[in-house]
Amino acid sequence: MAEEDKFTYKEVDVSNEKELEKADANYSAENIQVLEGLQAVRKRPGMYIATTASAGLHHLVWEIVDNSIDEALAGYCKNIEVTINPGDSVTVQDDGRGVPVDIVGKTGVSAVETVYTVLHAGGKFGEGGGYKVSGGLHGVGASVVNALSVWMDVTVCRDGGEFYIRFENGGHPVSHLARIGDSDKHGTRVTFQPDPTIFTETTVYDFDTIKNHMRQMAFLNKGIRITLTDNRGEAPVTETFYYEGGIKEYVKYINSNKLPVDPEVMYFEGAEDVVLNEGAAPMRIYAEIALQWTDSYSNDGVYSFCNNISTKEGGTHVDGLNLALNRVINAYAKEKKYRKEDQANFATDDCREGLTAVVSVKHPNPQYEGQTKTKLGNSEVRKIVSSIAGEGLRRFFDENPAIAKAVIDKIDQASRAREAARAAREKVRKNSLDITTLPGKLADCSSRDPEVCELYIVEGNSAGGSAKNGRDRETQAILPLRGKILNVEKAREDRIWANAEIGNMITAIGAGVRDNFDVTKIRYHKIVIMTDADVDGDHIRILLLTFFYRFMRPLVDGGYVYIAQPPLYKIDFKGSPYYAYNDAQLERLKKDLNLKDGYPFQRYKGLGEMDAEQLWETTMDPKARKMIRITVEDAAEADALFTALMGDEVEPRRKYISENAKFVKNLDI
Ligand code: 0RA
Repeated sequence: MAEEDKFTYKEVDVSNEKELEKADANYSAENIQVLEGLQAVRKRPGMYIATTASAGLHHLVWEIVDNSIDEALAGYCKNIEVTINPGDSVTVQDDGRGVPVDIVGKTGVSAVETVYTVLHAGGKFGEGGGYKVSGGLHGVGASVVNALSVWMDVTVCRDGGEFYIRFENGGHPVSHLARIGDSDKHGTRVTFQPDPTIFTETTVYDFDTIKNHMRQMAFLNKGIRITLTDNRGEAPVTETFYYEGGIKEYVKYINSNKLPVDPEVMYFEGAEDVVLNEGAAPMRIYAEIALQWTDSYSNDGVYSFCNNISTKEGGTHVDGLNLALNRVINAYAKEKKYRKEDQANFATDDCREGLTAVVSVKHPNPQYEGQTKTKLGNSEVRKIVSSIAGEGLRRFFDENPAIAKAVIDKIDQASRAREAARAAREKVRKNSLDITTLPGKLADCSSRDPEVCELYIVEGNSAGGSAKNGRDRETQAILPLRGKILNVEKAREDRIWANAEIGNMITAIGAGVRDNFDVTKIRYHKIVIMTDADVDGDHIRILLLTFFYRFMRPLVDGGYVYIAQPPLYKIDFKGSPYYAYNDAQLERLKKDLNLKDGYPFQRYKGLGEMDAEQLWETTMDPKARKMIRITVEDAAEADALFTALMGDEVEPRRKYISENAKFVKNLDI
């Protein structure tokens, strides 16, 4: 059968050099290169996947899924199924056209074998010279995944047949692609088993990490259905992500705990063919923007992507959005007389207050800049996004004047608050870097070496007194706070700057605040929050964390913020005190001391019940104390967390607290 012949290949043992020499010269030379390529990946995996820790392990999945997403972006694939198998191999199956099965001239083997063994081969086949719509995604290619796998199975259905090839031991084909049966289906299925000698730290996949990535991919690529199944447990766990509205639904999702100013998420998209160098083929650049204002005061709600990769440092696409916002909003406000002719324009920052936006571009030749290479540099993108967003926003305002008015009102408020805040802030800032005006309530330490200095922020004056007397005066400073501090998530900015407790913290820490916060100037390398183990204490702790997160972010990012852990119980036994920090410890203590039921113990209601010596022994002595160090792994996650805790809506708060009791034991909700 001629049709069958097309897919039958000479059996060649590729691990045998002698056999190779006998094989077709073209194929042989190519094949040696291929194996050298894969060997290079195994030698320096970090060059290809940045890390062989958990993130690199997951990167393998992203690579394989990217190929299926490319096929979907080309318009041929609707469904992608990702399965985590027992033993942590992963299967990615799509219903695209299937990787081509015919022989590639240059390599002498099937396109399937080529795609999974030749570095960067992925996009070079198919008509038009490539199947990648978005082209040059972060993809290092499926061959890199193969190189870092113990084995990989690829099954392709197309042209009426089912085809199969297996690779072992870092990408060596066991035999060439074979037609193993008939099929009227089309698509590609890849299963790979990451190599534990490469991924020495862990080969265990984290379901939530994969789930979050798949959700994001589904948001960024509307209309693709991604199904994730975990078959490692007793019963399979399945999640399906499908968003007809794409990034429009992404914005809705991000804002699900916030109160929107406009009921609808705005969505604009467009594409432009750009000829960058004369005579070169035009490049199609596609951009889409979704946005919605909420009543929040934050202006870090713009999330940007290029080719499905998060551009954390922003870049020309975000510049384009900023330009459009500034231009359209100011023109509209003046035109409708919402702003007088002689009034100054709104600042871009005003326009962005409370704005949640997703900007996503697809670019065949992206250039990345910035410290972490996550800033889009292509200058042509600026104008494209600016005109798509600008025209879209203007049309939306014209068609929805009531919403436009609400948005302008919000921005006007932002602008006024900013002006009022500026004056108050100037005053605080002047004092904040001047050590001679340290707050009177601060009991400072004598050392001037920030590395050894600790600032205890203590709830209540009486606990503050005990802490002052019990501390190590050389290295420990005490700042008592009276009552509750302001909720910076909810309060108007001018009120925040006028708040005495906040002013005291800024001055004591001595490194400025917000944009002019300089973490190298902090006067203490440990900022310890010490509050009562009760509802109010929990509340104050969360308020302080919110403040540090919003106003001194580098302090949180740098791991300088801690939470003190005072004991909950004390038992006096034979003249000595014994402390327990939780209920389990209390029970163990009772057992260890052989106490009868009903033996008295003290439950601390507040820090103030401890005398100076007890507070030192249990909570402040570096040799005995236990503290929790606060880190913010993921700014977006943290933003959602604080919103859930601080926002107006009670339900997300209740839910968060019941799911994450880490810092919050009995917060009054
Ligand atoms: C090259 C050309 C064509 C499809 C593909 C590659 C392709 C690759 C992958 C990887 C995972 N799933 C995939 N699906 C398709 C088009 C060939 C044609 O014209 O039929």
